[in-house]
Amino acid sequence: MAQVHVGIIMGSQSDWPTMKHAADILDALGVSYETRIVSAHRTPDRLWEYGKTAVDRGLKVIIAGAGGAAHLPGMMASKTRVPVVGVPIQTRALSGVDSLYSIVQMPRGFPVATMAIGVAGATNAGLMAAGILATQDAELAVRLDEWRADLAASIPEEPTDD
Ligand code: RP5
Repeated sequence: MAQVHVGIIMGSQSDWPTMKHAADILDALGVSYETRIVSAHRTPDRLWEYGKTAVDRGLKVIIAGAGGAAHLPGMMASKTRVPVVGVPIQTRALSGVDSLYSIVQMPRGFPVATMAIGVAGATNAGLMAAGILATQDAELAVRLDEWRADLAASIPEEPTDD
């Protein structure tokens, strides 16, 4: 089995419909990944263990999605030097602005590459992870370039009424 370089983690099962979009883009690009529910508040020991072992397990990027008091991406970044890409989950109460603010404003020294709120952010997190891996993987780089070219080609030059 291929070495897994990307970890997709999320604070709750309820985050999966959003985080699945990160997984979908990695599937499309032929990048293997693992998925885990890791909550900063409900399963802090699981968070610690995941972060402590991430480097030794060969992870190159961690995509972390959380909503509300979204401490998972930042806490993971504090525990491992593996780059963390944060996805703010869109929440019902505050539309995900709460998640965004909880993730984006990290203190100096512990960065989280914070994406947009919701599905666009999850998709872009997958693309960001692929882009990072593509710096060391020429075949993936070709697939990513093709994916980008296909997207560009799918955009019509003129708008239509329907
Ligand atoms: C966060 O609380 C999770 O990331 C999720 O977005 C939010 C709500 O979780 P549930 O109550 O739906 O499990 O930790």
